[in-house]
Amino acid sequence: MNDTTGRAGIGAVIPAPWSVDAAAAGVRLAEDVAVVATGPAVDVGELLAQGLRELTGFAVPVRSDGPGIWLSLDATAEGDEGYRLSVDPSGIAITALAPAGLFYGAQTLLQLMPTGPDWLVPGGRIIDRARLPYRGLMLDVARHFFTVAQVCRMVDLAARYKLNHLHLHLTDDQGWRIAVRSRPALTGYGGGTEVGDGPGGYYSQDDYREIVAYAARRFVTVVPEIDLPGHTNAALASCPELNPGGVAPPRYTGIEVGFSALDVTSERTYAFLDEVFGELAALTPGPYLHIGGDEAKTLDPDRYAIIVDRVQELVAAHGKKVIGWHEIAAAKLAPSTVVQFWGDTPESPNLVAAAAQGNRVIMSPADRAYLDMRYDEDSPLGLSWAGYVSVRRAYDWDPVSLVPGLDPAAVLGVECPLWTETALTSADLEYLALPRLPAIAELGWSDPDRHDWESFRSRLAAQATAWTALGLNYYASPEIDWP
Ligand code: TNX
Repeated sequence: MNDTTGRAGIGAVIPAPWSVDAAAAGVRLAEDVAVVATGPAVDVGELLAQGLRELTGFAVPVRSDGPGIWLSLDATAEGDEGYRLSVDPSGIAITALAPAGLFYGAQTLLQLMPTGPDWLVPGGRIIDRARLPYRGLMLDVARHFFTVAQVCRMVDLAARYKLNHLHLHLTDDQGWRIAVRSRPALTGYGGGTEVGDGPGGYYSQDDYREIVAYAARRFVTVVPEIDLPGHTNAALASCPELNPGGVAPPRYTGIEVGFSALDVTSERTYAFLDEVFGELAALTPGPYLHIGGDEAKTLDPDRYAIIVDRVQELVAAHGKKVIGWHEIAAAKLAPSTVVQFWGDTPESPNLVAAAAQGNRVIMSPADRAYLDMRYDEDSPLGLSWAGYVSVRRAYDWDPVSLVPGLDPAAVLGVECPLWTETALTSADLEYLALPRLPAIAELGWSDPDRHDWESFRSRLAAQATAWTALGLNYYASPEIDWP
């Protein structure tokens, strides 16, 4: 049954499905094609119909009965995110235990759509399910600001490849991007800068709610990050009272890291963080708040541990769980705290120790999963402190066995961070994300048995026509035989 050949056919999907059974006879979609869905399946039906309309120009109504592409909920064994898709002469049907599974079945079907003028969907049957529960994209909206519409476009891209978390890096030295009602200066002053000479920007609380709702409809959970105790110059510049002596530093638009830090011994710092995390918790339906924790280079380990400890308590008091970059593993962790690994060498004794204590981990190794690393020496965008990350390098590693000694069961998932020191436009974001985001997505979704570079590169080549049709920019890496 497991026959992911990578040849154009029902298996030509990214991430590779768990099981593929190709058949000779497909289904030709005609102008009268409809989507059939009832009850909790209707909203996914609407999204599928919208996707089909964009591709074909057909009207694609959503009906509750009759002929068409059937979406139905049923007791399947593939879990909350899994689904079954069948395409045979009697029709097209997606079945799943839960709406998320129907949504992923719909993403698979949309990837299988030809680009016309003949709308022949390849025949056969797919049974699919998720490998790891956390599959994320991180977008840095602090170094350069991106509008709600630009963020939603990235949500679409993430969801297309079955990622289910959007981590928003909302604050850094160069800008504060989320409105906090009790501290309007954070956005009014601290939101007005970004790397270089750009105007910056910020999300009102309604803007943020709009992103959360747009993502939720596509089964993507938003994880907001307030980076601390380092990476805090925008906050320190906006709130003089947070600085020892009460004097605010100037705003910052360079790309150095590690120079700023909150005053970990001041109660004013904790009153501030309580307000910020309180408002953010109220705006965020997902279970996690990300507290950063990286590169606090001016704090000694004792001072660093004090603030990591206090912030975990404070986030818990607002009913949320903490995610932090792996430096937090040097401090004492609450059992529910999740540690995000971003190292560029695999050895990480603190991470291994945290996992041995029961903490879960998210894998984002910089030399594999960082979408902001340059592809090669000719890349016009990106940084290279973790080396070049080619498409193959992004694909050929395993999140559960990369770090020596790490308990594989501790790995909650993978995430690809997109830092934006060098990215200013949607075209820039897409160039860095495509084709590496699909590589990371496959590691998170697909069974390790399906992991195969030759198969991946041929399925990747088949994506380019759709990217062009959708107006998505990408890097035409020489590692891939593009059509
Ligand atoms: C390191 S990764 C950082 C970021 C930079 C990134 C650039 C991490 C937790 N910190 O502040 O944007 O490198 O690649």
